Amino acid sequence: MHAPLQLAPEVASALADGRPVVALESTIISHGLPRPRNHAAALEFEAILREQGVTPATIAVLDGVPHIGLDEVGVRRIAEDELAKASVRDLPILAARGESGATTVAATAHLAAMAGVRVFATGGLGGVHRGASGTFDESADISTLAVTPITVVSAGVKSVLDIAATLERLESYSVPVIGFGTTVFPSFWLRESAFALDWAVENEQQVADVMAAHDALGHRQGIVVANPVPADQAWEPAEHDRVLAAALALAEAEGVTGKAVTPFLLGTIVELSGGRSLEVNLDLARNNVRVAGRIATAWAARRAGAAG
Ligand code: PSU
Ligand code: MN
Repeated sequence: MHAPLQLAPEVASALADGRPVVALESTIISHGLPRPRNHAAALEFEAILREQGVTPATIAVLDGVPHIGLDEVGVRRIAEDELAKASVRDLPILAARGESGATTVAATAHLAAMAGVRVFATGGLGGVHRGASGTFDESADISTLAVTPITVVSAGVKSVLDIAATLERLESYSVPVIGFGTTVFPSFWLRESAFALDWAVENEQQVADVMAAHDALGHRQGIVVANPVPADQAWEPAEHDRVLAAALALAEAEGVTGKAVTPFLLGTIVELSGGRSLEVNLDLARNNVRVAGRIATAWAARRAGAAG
């Protein structure tokens, strides 16, 4: 068996000193974004955090060891190697066999929480797939957030999913969903979906307040912060609807199922949109990283205040 967790030195010292840390996932890099843009994106997400004085902790399993924070070689590996897509259930298998994997939102959240990282930025959460009443295809991102104390900043869930069912499942699992400057749940490439949110916050201090109250009440779930892509960067809705319908039809025609569904749809949508969806995906992810950095900073300041 390999060591349970390997913290990068800068992550270990930031956590020990109570300085802000933000977790970043590796599946979005290995399976969600095309090469070579994925490598540039991984470096850029880390750079955005560093500019805010926040330590990035990109998470992946390398040769059986879950890494919390990667060095330059590690970041290159998640972008260039053929890594397995690893969710929570895959972690013990990779660890026992000394194999590598790119961690999904679920696996990243699990490992980050184990390491004591409280804030995590991604693009979009996984959720309940369309047709799930027949296929039972619901991402482990949802069930993991039910039992994992971490605040995840995402642009909602992709419109390829059944958004209503995803929100219902988050409710069943008692996972709070908070709009960041919005009362409408965003749908990844678009600022809005058809679904209203019960709760909105205006700033990162208010998110830190909810995190503190969540802890004080003994809650062990995650918190979803839904952060819509800025209006001038969102995808044109008509074009979005056309490409989405075509991609869903193609997935159905090709009989794509299981863990291949999300990467297939994302790749097809990039192709059918002539790359437009990719630009929006990158913009919304950058934006989520920035907001997560602000939340982690507010959280660290709050804890320092409470301790001092
Ligand atoms: N959303 C994106 N890009 C991604 C993913 C989600 O915009 O690459 C990835 C995340 O890693 C998420 C995973 O955890 O897809 C969900 O996959 P599944 O539906 O198979 O659980
Ligand atoms: Mn699935």
